[in-house]
This record gives sequence, structure tokens and C-alpha cells, in this order.
Amino acid sequence: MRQSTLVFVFNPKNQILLAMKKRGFGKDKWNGAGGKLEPGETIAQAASRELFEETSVRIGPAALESRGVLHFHFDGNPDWDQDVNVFVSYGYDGEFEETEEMKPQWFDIGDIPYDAMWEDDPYWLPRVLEGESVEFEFFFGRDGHIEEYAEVYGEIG
Ligand code: 6OG
Repeated sequence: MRQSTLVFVFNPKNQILLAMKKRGFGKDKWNGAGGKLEPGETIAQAASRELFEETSVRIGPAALESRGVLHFHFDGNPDWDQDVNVFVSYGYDGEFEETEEMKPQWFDIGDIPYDAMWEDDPYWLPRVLEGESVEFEFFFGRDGHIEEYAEVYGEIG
């Protein structure tokens, strides 16, 4: 399946960096930064590059902590299917900036805007915030809502 990345950065005030996607897939939703791999990149390199391109925050690949993977399937749109590799980081360089694609903003951990995020996020993001690694499978129906989901148990890379 197509590999993609998703990065959540935290600041010393224990706030989480989310970005409003201004165009394309996931438009008008708050999410971490991330996107598809380019040829020759490792998953962590792609996560680091996408974070910089979308928010101007620089975090090297080695400083990103892997927190598991989400397998997404879209009924009727198989080219959207993707494995989203989740990372967190508690340190960063620079200041975030709005870019053409994303409008970044810090949120208090207790104030995460789940109503304006992907419908799967409440299933796994709270667990990642607790320090866990997660692996889930989500099946989205043609109406854009979750039809079925399952946690995948086993070794998580
Ligand atoms: P581009 O295809 O625009 O990157 N992504 C999802 N994130 C969450 N939280 N839930 C989903 O449920 C997602 N599906 C994809 C991966 C798309 C970005 O959106 C993430 C990428 O960071 C369906 O390059």
C-alpha cells in the first residue's frame, strides 16, 4: 500500500501542533503535518521533509519517534488507500509559519478539535498522547464515514 506520514509536534507548554489543511485531500480538517514519500526517501525522511514544507518547523528524521501505523481503505477510491506512519516529536527548531498548504496552530492537549479532524483520530490519537504506539485498520465508506475498524495487535515497528 502507498506509504504516507503524519507528525505531531509538542512544545514545552505541552501543546500539540496541528495544521488546517487548505487544499487537497483532507481539506478543512485539522491534522498533523505529513504526506507521501518521494522516491528514495525513508519514511522518517519523508515525515521530516513534509513537516518542514507544510509548517516551516525543522525536525531531523532521527529526532522523530515512531508511534505506529494506520491502514486506511476507501471504498470506491482505492487510490486514496494509504498506510499512514505516525510520528511524534517533543523538540523542534524555528517557528512555524503558515504555508500554501497548511495553517498551523498550537492547541492545548485538552482542547484538541476532534470535531474538525478526521473521524478516525479519536480512536487512536488519545493513545498516542499517552505515549503508546498504535496500529489500526480503518475502512471508510462512500459517504466519507468509518464503516468498520479494527485494532491490529502484534509487533509495531
Ligand atoms: P497528502 O495525500 O495530502 O497527505 N491522512 C490522514 N490523517 C488522519 N488523521 N486520518 C486519516 O484518515 C488520514 N488519511 C490521510 C496522511 C495526506 C495527509 O493526511 C494524512 C498525510 O499526512 C483517513 O500528501
